[in-house]
Amino acid sequence: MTNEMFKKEAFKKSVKDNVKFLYRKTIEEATQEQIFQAVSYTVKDVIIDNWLETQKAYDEQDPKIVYYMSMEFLMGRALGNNLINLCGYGEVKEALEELGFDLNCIEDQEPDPALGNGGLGRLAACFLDSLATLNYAAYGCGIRYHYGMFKQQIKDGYQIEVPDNWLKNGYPFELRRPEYAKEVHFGGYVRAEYDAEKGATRFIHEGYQAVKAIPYDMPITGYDNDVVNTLRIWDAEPIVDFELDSFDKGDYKKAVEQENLARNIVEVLYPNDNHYAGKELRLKQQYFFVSASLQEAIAKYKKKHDDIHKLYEKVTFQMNDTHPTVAVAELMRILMDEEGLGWDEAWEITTKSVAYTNHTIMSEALEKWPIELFSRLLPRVYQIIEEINRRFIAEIQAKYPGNYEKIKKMAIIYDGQVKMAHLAIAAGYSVNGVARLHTEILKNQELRDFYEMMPEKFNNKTNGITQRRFLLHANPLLADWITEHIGPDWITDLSQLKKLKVYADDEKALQEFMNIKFKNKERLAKYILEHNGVEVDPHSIFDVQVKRLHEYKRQLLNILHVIYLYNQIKMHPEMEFYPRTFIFGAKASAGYATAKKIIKLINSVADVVNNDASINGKIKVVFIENYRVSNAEIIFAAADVSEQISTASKEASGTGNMKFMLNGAPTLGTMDGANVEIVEEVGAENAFIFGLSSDEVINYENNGGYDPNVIYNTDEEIRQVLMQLINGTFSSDTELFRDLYDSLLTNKNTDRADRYFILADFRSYADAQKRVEEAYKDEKGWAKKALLNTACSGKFTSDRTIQEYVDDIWHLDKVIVRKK
Ligand code: 7GP
Repeated sequence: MTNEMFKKEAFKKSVKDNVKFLYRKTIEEATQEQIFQAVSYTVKDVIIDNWLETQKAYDEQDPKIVYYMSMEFLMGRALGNNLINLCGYGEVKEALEELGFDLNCIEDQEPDPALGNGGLGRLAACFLDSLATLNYAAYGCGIRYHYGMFKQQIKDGYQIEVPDNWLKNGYPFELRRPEYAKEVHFGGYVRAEYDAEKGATRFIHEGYQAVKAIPYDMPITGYDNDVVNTLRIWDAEPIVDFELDSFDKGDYKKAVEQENLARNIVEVLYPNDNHYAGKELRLKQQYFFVSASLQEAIAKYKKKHDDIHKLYEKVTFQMNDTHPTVAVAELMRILMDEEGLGWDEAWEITTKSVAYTNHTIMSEALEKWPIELFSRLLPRVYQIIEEINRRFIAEIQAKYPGNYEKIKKMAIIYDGQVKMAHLAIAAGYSVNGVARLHTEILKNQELRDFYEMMPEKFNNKTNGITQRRFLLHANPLLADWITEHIGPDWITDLSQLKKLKVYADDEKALQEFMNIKFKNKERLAKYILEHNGVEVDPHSIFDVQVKRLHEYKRQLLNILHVIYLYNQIKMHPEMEFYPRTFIFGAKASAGYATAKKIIKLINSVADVVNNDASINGKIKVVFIENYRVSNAEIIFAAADVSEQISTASKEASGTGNMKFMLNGAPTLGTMDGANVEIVEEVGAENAFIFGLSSDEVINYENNGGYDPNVIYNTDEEIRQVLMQLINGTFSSDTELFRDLYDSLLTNKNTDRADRYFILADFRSYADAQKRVEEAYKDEKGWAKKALLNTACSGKFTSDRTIQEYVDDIWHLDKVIVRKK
């Protein structure tokens, strides 16, 4: 416990006072939501003191700062996490009990701040947690979307998207900072003006529309170190309030436009994961938060330092994928047009300040903006990119004289498009992938030409996750058990978990470990019954696939295999079969028809299987509605099997895989992304690996794919499963799943049949599933595997990842707040 406020009596008094001030109510009259607000304000009080102390420490110690620029921060709930990091969870739980409240229920009142889609956004949130915990000065820079990731409802098996109005009751963990407002300009034109005195041309941006960017700060608490960093998310407001009398002045149209621009820009998060949609509003969002963040970072730097040439010694910008890459040109613009530097000086500073992380090789995710759109929206920034491109092409030509292929493949502007990844690589001082295999694929395939030209920029940073949220908060029973056995150091040094290995053959320890798993399965079963109305048996194997719905992640392979098992059980009722609960959770992007159809299929299969009395409940299929950070915490803790079954080479890293492992669920997966490193840590005997290798997949792809019809025509059981998609087994409408069926066998709607090698991997997957069943039947053997997964998961903490970013890329200094 670090703070007096968490002494029970003081805490209770503060909560009562807050209820009184905020709602003019006594604690008995208050609703649970009001109690949540009151408790959060009390916690915020504690945080504010540390926040001030942290600012003071930064002012005094003047450390180098990383600005983590990201369109997405998938934070999840803050109350419980802050209590954990402030070491006040236990005390507050007791204090609330004495007031007659259950902390878990109070936590459930918090909206889930979902300013992100999936892996990329959640990674950013884990990174902020680790940066604060490791005493590094960091700002998260993002957008205060008024509507976050949509809420998913399932109606008749279909996904319905419901707006996520997370700000509707006011969010207690944010602070509006109008004094730091900035202006951001869109549209207009650029006028060149010759400055005879300087003998140089100045470029002046005129006729633009302006938006005011207002920052809101969210505190990011470090674990037990009094550090509070800041996530700064920008809201938009019109520069001048819309005034009716401007009608008379003739700028009515402009006033309306500026008002609309401000209102639209931060309205909603684009719900696309691994997919580029090319929408103008999206580019506006990108430039909006990037420009405001850069202006702020430079203003802050200039308060303490007068030589802008040394910006990179104190400031570094990490670009979370290409979404913030316009930062390259915006920084150039600020340095030249506002700070008055020449091109070469500005370029040197910029290229020492910005770094780029790639999160996917899926080609449909690559951002390529049409020149027309880009230059119209950001005329001055576009002009700068043109010049960067001109110079970059000259470099390519110098290095590869006469090689026009290289220019075609590497230019930043080509074919009428601005290629953001090329801009990020040309300007960034570091380019990293997010797992070893992914980085190798970048170097040898996707970004090969860039790697050849500038190998020194490329490096790998295997992803990680924070154990504070995904074990200490999500799985208190296991967290306590671990602490009893090896002490509490794992909370900030996850490598300590390897000390658990000595219990791998200790029957008592294994029994306890599995008892905890069972209790967590009961907790999840209760959640599923309450929220989805399905009864599941915690004695069955909980086989879980939770992640965004995407064809490359192959939820379709999983559900087709369920159909296959169902057929087997029906055909051989006497066959021994260990009961299994297949649990899915996944949102599909609103416009992604195939993904939505797969959700419908999962639910249709669930309907048939769950209601078929003849199979005696041996299989249950559950689709958990509205998968998000808060229910993820319950799900990971309860999983027996972690499904990580992407087509090899497609999943850059995966981070869910790490959360399952940490909570003692062996991986059933392909050799893809970070699975490769998970297997390396835990040993192949403690995982269930199947399928084509990434080399094999890439090889097929480079040679026109493979023919799934050979499998269809020779494997009767697979053919039966596919036929059931279109013969009325799972829907009276035999056309309903025709598209899915076709996608596996013809190239009608895509360029290739079975793009994601589902049939190619089917048998191998079914075999691996069989091995899972056999292994699970051996109770002790399974317990050992489960425990070893936890024990060997130390590498996958985001603390390790962040330390690597610091050592190899950012070179930050540690800051000590209030020496203890
Ligand atoms: C994801 C990758 O798909 C996932 O494998 C990885 O673990 C995660 O990033 C964090 O690195 N990518 C996205 O979420 C995404 O949208 C496209 O990438 C820009």
